[in-house]
Amino acid sequence: MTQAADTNLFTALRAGFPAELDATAIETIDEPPLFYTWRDIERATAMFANLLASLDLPAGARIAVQVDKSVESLLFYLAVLRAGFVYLPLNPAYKSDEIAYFIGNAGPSVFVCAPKDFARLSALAFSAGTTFVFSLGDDHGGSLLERATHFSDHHVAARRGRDELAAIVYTSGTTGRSKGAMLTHGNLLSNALTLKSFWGWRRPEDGGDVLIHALPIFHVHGLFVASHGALLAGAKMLWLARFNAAKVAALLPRASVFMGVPTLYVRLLGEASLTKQACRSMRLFISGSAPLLLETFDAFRERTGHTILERYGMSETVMLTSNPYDAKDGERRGGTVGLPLPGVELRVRDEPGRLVPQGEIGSIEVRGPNVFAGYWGMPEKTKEEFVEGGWFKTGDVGRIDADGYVVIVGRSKDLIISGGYNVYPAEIESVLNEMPGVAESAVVGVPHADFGEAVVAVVVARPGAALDGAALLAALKTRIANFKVPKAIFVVSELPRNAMGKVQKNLLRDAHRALFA
Ligand code: MCA
Ligand code: AMP
Repeated sequence: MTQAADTNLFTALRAGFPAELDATAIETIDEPPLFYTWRDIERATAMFANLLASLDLPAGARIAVQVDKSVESLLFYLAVLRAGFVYLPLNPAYKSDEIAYFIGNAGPSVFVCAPKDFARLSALAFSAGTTFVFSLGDDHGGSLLERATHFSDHHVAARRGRDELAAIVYTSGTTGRSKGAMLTHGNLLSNALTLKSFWGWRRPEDGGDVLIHALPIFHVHGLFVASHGALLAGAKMLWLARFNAAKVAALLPRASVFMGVPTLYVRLLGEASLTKQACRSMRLFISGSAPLLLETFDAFRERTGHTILERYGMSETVMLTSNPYDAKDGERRGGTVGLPLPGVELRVRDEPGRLVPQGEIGSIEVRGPNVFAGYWGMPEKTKEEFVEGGWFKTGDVGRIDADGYVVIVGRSKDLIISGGYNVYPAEIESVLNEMPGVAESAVVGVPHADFGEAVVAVVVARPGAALDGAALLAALKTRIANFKVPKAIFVVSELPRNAMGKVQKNLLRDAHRALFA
């Protein structure tokens, strides 16, 4: 019997490590600085993987992780891949109700949380059927590290086929709760390899890239796009536990690549130390996860002499399009997300499903080896999001210009993107609607100078009830992650509706457009 080819993503990433295993792979910028070598990555992931192997987990076990960003948490992610299990990252901002949903939906065998949350979340996880709960702090503490030190630093990576699951990333949806996008080893590896050559990642022997890693690692951008790129190229990472504009500006002279959501570029522009001189060793600035305003694109070029490369992706598809890296492939055009990446097909169709003529607006659909395997435990939802021929409906609305550049003009999905985080209005509305005295609510996104979009809620009181906006916000903060909590709330007597009775969110958006612009 012939064995399927091994596509374990960890094995492929490890093949990118440099020959000099004692060179620094990751340098932490937060005090005190720590230096992790490539050998440290090899050994620590082996120890974590051996710990996981000792737990006798079922095949395909999900390992859910809600911890603050640390190098150890990245190493644990790599170890989950190495051991052949399925990684499920969760934003540390999520509150108990949100965690209960994810654990209930994904049924992880293992849950890892911050030491400070252990008492509360271990009870929650055990009652939902999780077998093992560990803690991992951002200060090198916690039971996960303590246990792992007892295991061997040799481990033979599990063989994994292209279609086997590597990770589940929860993403917002237009109705109901979040859906877990199932990403396979093949999805993540094909995308990582494409980006490695498309963005010209430089190996140590070719001059060696240095990446400033300042993004969270519970989403596609920081966990996959940034980390995979550096690991696969054997490139060093300068590691920040959280983004800080002054620190990043100070690091630029030591770096060559930076990735950020548009808010990070807006904040960098607020630093007087962001100059052409500070950017002298930089090769590439990449932006994505939300629309980059043309004014930010222009101001950045003016200030630094660098043209930001904007790209477009989704949790379900990893990266889809990119502006050219190499000038011979074309210019980087502000206001566009570039061209489909090699191997990715992208088309624009109208409502009845006809391809629109070039330049006209329609729904963006995509196909390729990067497109996910479906939503965890939601076969019906999965079916709804695909059309014949394996095309995935992105929910984004756009057009393709005469030169093939894709322009995203809006979204058909009711979604707000605030500082690169997705907020799903239906979720906030349902939490608000359950609150005493609330008859109904509508949540919209309005322009925000820092976050791109800000969440705003409009609420109607039940007859006879007196609603206090500040009290509603305080109550929301106990139920949902803070970044989802509206930046403003208005109590009104009624919501604007059209003749069909549908709430006219566009009127609400227009009414509050100038709030934070
Ligand atoms: C923090 N706050 C926010 C946000 N972030 N409010 C709205 N939107 C946000 N994004 C609130 C907090 O809840 C808190 O409120 C207050 O701001 C201060 O919090 P703090 O943590 O200090 O904020 P910060 O450190 O300034 O964070 C801002 C940030 C961060 C650096 C822009 O949001 C961030 O790292 N964003 C990147 C997200 C990302 O990586 N997205 C990629 C998704 P309070 O005071 O009330 O408590 S992957 C993806 O989209 C696809 C696949 C793709 O294409 O990449
Ligand atoms: P997520 O659910 O976090 O995977 O977010 C994916 C969504 O982010 C996409 O469907 C787009 O709406 C949006 N997005 C990602 N990159 C860009 C970009 N460069 N410009 C505009 N929107 C983007």
